[in-house]
Amino acid sequence: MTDAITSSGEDLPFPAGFTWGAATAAYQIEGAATAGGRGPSVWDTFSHTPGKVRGGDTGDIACDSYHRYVEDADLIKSLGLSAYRFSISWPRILPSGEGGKGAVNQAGLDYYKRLLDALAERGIRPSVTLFHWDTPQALQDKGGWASRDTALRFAEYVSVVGEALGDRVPTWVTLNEPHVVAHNGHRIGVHAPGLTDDAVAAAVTHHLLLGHGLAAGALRAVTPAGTEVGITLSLTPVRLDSDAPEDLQHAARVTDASFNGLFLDPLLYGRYPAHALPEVLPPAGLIRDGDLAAISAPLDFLGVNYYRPVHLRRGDPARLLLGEAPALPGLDGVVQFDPAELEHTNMGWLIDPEGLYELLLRLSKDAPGLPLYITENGCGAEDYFGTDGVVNDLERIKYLHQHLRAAARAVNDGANLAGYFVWSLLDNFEWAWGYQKRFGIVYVDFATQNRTPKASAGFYAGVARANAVPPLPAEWPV
Ligand code: IFM
Repeated sequence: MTDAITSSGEDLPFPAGFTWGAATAAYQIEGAATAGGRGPSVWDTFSHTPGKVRGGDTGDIACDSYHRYVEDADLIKSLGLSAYRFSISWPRILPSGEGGKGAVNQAGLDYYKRLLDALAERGIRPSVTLFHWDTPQALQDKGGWASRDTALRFAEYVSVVGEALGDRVPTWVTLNEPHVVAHNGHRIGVHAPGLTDDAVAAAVTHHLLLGHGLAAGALRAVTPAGTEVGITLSLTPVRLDSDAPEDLQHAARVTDASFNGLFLDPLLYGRYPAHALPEVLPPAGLIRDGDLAAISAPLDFLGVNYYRPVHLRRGDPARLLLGEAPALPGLDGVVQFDPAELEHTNMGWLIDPEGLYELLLRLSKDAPGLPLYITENGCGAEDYFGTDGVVNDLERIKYLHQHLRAAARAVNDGANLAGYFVWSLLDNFEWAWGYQKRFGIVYVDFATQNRTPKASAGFYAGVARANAVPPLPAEWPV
């Protein structure tokens, strides 16, 4: 494979020892939904419910990585990446969600041992996410994350996994994007379990954070000293026109507190942000003594998933343009909108690399000394097939290039960034979009399961190899 982009001018370097990785998640790539004793998750139920996922797609087969993990480990190695972020499927380990005698599915643990061994043989460092949205259906039937008990069950599952795999895993991510679970899954209902209830979403927020705190404690008790434990948040800068009046600036502060502060503040400072919307704040009655202390126990790193900002303006809430993310309740007369003049990905998401730069500096200021990893960044883009077998995804190369330049500038200006994981290694099951949107740097033919690295894989491998990102080329190839 050759690097797709060559350019003259100055490279922007990353620090020595910077981690270069690719990320995936269990339900999006594993398939084998009923193999090896796996129990159902809320995403099995949701995707099999007509009308919930585009084209009726499910994760039943996905990329079949459960059977093809060796090929996938080879792919990561061939790209010269030093790390792989994947997630463990909770119902593959505890099919009923709960621990106890006879509850552990050894075949599930053995699968992850084989995967971890395959990575170790290739010198690839694992970064393992413990919850990337696949709540066991059996626990959902008892209330799911709306119930405090699910946080306790999560810690129980994490203990089992930590004991079995802790000697093989240097880095754990407790939760992936709790905001998306609470908001998309429980407030606006476009993700599993498909609920639309503000009060439930607020309770879910607290129980996810509590689950993180308890799981982090459980991991520290059973894993070797030096094991890193962190959490991954989806963070969304809030943007306004530069001359926005005070009421919009207030709306921006409230939106920031409701999207970002709602998770950052309890994790970093042990309190919920006072100026978040009351509708999103967990009610005081749910928060027990000790919860916030557990949630705010020191992190070894913070995982940052960055895709896009949100823009606000005055408007008629009936004209919401961000279909997936309606304006928050309680911000009357303010809407989220997509400035049409700016560039978008094929998901319709705004491209704003400056947002990443600002976010990294803000976090490094708010949490001095806390290492940051970009645990996801990437885009849905179209693939074009050349006669030479090359899969050209120039839009993705441009997106990665811009965001990597922004990350390198942030490091240069003081951000405490330790690594970058591209989302995603493989085209995969993109949740409610099914297989219609492709985020991979490796093309997956879902009919044959053939994997073909795209031009972006070559570009990214070149950046990882150089530990530096090249300048904008005079001309992008067509
Ligand atoms: O595919 C998802 C991933 O599972 C979580 N973060 C955003 C990605 C793109 O939508």
